[in-house]
Amino acid sequence: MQITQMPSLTLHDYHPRAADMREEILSSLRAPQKTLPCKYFYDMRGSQLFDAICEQPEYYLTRTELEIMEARAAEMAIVLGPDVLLVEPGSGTSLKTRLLLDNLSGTCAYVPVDISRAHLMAAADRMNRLYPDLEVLPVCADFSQPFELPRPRSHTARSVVYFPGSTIGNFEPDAVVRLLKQLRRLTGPGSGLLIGVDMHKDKAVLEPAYNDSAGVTAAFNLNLLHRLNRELGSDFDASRFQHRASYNATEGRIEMHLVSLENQSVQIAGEIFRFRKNEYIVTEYSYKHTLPGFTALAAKAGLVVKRVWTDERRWFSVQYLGIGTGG
Ligand code: AVI
Repeated sequence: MQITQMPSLTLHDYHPRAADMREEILSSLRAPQKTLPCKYFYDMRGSQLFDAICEQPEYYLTRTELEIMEARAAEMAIVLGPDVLLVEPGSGTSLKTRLLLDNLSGTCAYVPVDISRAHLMAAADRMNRLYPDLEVLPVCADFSQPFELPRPRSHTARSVVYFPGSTIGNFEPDAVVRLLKQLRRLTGPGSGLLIGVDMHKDKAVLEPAYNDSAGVTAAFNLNLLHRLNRELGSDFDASRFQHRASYNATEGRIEMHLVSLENQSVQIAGEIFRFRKNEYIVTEYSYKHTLPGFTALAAKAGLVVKRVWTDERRWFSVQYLGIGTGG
């Protein structure tokens, strides 16, 4: 781990080395079903495109979660308790975070954790300006891997992981359990995890959310290829791939693909990958949960769902998970 001092921020850096990213990408594309890990969506451009997705009229997730936070953040703050070290994996959601911070009592500190160093530092700097008295301790890391929490100067009584945005939906069920166990390690007795979870709903609502008419999600998906060209020197021609997102009702998830429009070969780090026409790369799953289904996953990680807040249509939920027994 590397520590970098900025004028008013100290960055704790666990950023993956370029070699780790290359190996992960190559092995994902060597498998019979080619995949690309969705965490690589979020370079500077990808993070900007994701912010733009959140503004699209079809993308109900952000709006609905915000509605819940606006109505219930005060209640959530009481459940969380005073003097919180608030840890946020993924730092692109400052409005929801601010609603929570504005309601928390006592002395708090804030630890944003993000894989995109530029996005992380921009978000940390924004928080620093908005809350001059709040200690902000950015950590650059892949939050699905173990990392150490920085120690705040101020006294905090508990660490609470705030994981909004249904990012948990981008993990497959076994990985959800592993991730919850990993996040649970960051908390302690008397604290927990506050998580945004998208719920099952009609395909007629789900599919447009991932196929917005302005084409922002398509640009977000295709940006992955531009990123690989830039960072790994590959020669993807993004105009020969097409974005596709559809709901798989059996698995309860949106599946996002990049479909090859023709037979083609692509070079990545000196290795040639062949794509047949209509062959696709799986770039993301976005799972939609039921309340009992998510409770069962939490239980496997030794966590108990203590409170659930939803909107009127029950499209989205914010759930507070505490430490249970076992796991
Ligand atoms: C970050 N995550 C919750 C988003 C989702 O809805 O699964 C990522 C996304 N992919 C396409 N649009 C948004």
